[in-house]
Amino acid sequence: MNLTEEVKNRAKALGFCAVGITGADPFEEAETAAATRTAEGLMDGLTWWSDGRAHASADPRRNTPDARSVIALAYPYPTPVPSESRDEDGPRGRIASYALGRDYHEVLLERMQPLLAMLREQGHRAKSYVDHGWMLDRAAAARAGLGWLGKNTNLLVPGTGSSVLLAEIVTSAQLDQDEPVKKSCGSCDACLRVCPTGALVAPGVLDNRRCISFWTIEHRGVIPLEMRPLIGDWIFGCDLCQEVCPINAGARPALPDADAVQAFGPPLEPRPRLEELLRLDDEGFRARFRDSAVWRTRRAGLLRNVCIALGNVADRASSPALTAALDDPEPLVRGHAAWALGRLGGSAARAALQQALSRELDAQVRDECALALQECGPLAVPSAV
Ligand code: B12
Repeated sequence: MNLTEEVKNRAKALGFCAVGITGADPFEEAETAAATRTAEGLMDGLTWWSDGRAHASADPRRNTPDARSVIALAYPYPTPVPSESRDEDGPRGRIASYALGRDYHEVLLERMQPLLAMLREQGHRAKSYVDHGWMLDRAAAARAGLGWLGKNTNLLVPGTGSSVLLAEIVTSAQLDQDEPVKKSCGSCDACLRVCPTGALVAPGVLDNRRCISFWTIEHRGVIPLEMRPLIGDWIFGCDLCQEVCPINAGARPALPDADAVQAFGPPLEPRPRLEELLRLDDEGFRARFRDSAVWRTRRAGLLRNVCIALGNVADRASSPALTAALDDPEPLVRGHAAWALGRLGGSAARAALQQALSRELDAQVRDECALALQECGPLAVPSAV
């Protein structure tokens, strides 16, 4: 068995559902796409992104000057089917499937260790990348023949779909290269049409500033008023453009082997109860989310999202929970709780907002309360008979 076969067999045994190899030359087309989109503002809001990073991420030899090969890897994650039924014990939110297990950066890095060790033992240099490394993961995967880039921008693995997470090993080893997959989405544009914010501005082009995933995961601080109603009940990420994809619908279960399922650990509840989340203090948030990707938002970010979801579900029974959140230590949570109460309307919401306004010191939260009071509409005046 040559090294290429050894690497591929080992990767499959480690739970990767697809593995392919490409050369270490820069990803020229992807570099142009990333730089153009950055210049057009389509990556705006990502404070850690820059034009320099777009260019650097397209060059596998940047950190490994003697690199000859890029091993692209795809790891499947489970996609539980969310129940649409409203729960008796209050409204529920939604968490994107990729985030339901243990933080995938750790899972994939652990799974890659034996591959790195194997290459290094044979005298080769080997560097791993998972998501936050400076590497265009999808470009590497596409050129290495793992699948094709869909109109929703996600990499689709034939037979498995897009419910995969991507990683690479850049190595000095000379390995046999694979050819890109010659497939496309054809005339289907279901993902472009389903996105409530119109974030997919053209096939394969995502405007970060409109993506629900950006606002609920990456954005720190206040979410713009015009975005809030469009976020629906998503409280971390969004899967709409993948759920509607017929390739995913026709894919076989993404997690064939029990070991791969186990790697992610016990999953979070995909549709957690929103009022329960709103009651989480720092300790409760830590206990529930410390090991998952949801940790990224920190407590304030998640509870901000929870308030928006409650405002969108607009069940007046949530009024007491949102009223309690007007006393939250975080202004971010208080402000979004006020907005949600405005969406609920009714006399209880109005009274809570008026009381909050009388004691609130934070200018931003005061503005939210005042706006929410307007949203509640005029007080019902008993008609004089
Ligand atoms: C920044 C980022 C985001 C930003 C997106 C910003 C943006 N405008 O790209 C936000 C926070 C919104 C985001 C959201 C999500 N992300 Co993200 N994200 C990244 C990250 C860190 C960089 C992406 C990037 O370089 N963008 C720049 C653009 C130019 O590159 P691109 O998106 O790859 O674009 C390619 C295609 O559009 C294609 N293309 C160009 N023109 C055309 C034209 C046509 C017709 C077609 C078909 C294709 C096509 O070529 C481009 C270059 O390769 C990568 C990890 C990494 N290091 O690569 C993960 C990554 C892309 N994300 C991932 C995931 C899982 C998600 C979410 C599904 C999470 C969720 N459920 O909420 C959503 C999906 C949203 C979507 N539809 O893309 C996975 C994708 C796995 C896969 N199967 O593709 C990655 C690879 C992380 C990982 N290591 O697994 N993400």
